[in-house]
Amino acid sequence: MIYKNPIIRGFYPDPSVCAANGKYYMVCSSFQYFPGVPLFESSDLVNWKQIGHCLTRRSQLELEGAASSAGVFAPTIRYNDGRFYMVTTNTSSNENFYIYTDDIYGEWSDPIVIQQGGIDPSLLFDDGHTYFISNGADDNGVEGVTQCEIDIKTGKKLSPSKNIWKGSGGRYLESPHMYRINGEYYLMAAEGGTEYGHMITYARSSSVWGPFDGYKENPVLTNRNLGGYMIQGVGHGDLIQDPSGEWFIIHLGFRQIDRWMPYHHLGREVFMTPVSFNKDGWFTAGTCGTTREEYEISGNFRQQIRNIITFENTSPDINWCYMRNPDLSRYELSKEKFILRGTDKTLDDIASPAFIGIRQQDFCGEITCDISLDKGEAGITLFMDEQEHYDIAIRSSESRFEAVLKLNIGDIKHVQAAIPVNASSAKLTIEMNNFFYKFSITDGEEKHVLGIGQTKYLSSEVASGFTGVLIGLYAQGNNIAEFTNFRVEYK
Ligand code: 6LW
Repeated sequence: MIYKNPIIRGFYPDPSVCAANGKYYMVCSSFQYFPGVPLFESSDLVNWKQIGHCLTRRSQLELEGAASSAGVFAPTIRYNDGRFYMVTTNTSSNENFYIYTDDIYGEWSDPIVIQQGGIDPSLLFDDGHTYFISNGADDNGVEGVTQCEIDIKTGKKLSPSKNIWKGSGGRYLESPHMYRINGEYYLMAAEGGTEYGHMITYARSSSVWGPFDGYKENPVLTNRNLGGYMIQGVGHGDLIQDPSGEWFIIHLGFRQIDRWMPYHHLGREVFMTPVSFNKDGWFTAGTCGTTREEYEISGNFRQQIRNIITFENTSPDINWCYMRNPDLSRYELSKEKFILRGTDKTLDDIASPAFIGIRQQDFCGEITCDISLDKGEAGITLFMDEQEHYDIAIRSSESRFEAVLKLNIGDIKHVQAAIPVNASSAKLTIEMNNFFYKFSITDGEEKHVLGIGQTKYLSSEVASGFTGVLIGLYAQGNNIAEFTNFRVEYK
């Protein structure tokens, strides 16, 4: 069958995959959002269903003071001897740690910290040994891909941390993953930075400690020379075999808002590119080393794409997330309505305002939601980070209520419209396409357009950082807000 990239749409960067018990599992980065590290399941590598998160308790995930794009960076998931392991970095505490579970649908352990620095940690289970690999400095201060052997029961280092590869010469050598395939060790990594120059490179050795020979045609995968192509920034991936034994790299990439417009606001998404090994054991990837929109995979199944998102067909614990460590007593979430109790914390604060969000997964469509509140302000935010977000809301103003559209772009905090409304409840609508969001409010029978906001100002190119736009419901001003009939329809 033909599948279409991205295979998971919206802000789910740094994917890592493993196979276990006839299924596949995937994890992604989550930064300042809680719960941390979204977890997905698939039986065919193309259709993925989120089944939860790995980091669900504060004892596993302290996010106090974590700015946007800080917090949890790239995770790796591995399965060994009946147990799942997820290893990642909390950049707010600068620690690499792993957690484990024997039940993928259950809770994970508390963190076990590993005394090796760097980011993008990974694990290799090989012949009774466990190797911990990250990118950063080794015990002698040598920068690159660094490895040590650990005791997987305790996390204790059993060897010094040693540099094993310096990459092919690109900047920001990241995301190392080691595989043993047909007796050879393959070390795959990303270089070039997670931007337009991103790429995947690899090297091989007959020993886990090297020396590693770089693939002569590195990078094996990059879209950096595909000017004017929608899919850019491909890199940071993991190698995996499909049920028929064919190899793929599952990796991140992003979609520009248009062919010649280098802005992306949906974050880094999940792509899948076929890999073929030649008889000498080297592999190539994609279409002459690039990732395109469509590829073939064996199997007789369909790629399902969910285009309607509601409270009924999502679950707050699985598909939605909060900022930093939330006070859950402020949220009452059901299939019919979400009730949020606001505080004095706002969307501009590095705190945990009353906010619950879900990723924007495609360019075009419409968001609608009915909202009512007692006082203060409540609405929908298209949230990139504390500085860049567009908010449509109802707020109390002296003795009445008004509908507002607030466009926040860096230090420009602009109230685009503030119009009186008859009651403390109304319907909010956001129509969206590649280039702009159009915000309206329906008060009684009348629909008023409040204005538009361009998507490019919520992009990574403007805001910087590693996240993508979330559709967030929020309340602020020590109030109670009720959200009903939430619906996103992608076209
Ligand atoms: C991640 C690094 C990267 O740790 O971006 O794409 C960083 N590559 O590997 C944050 O997602």
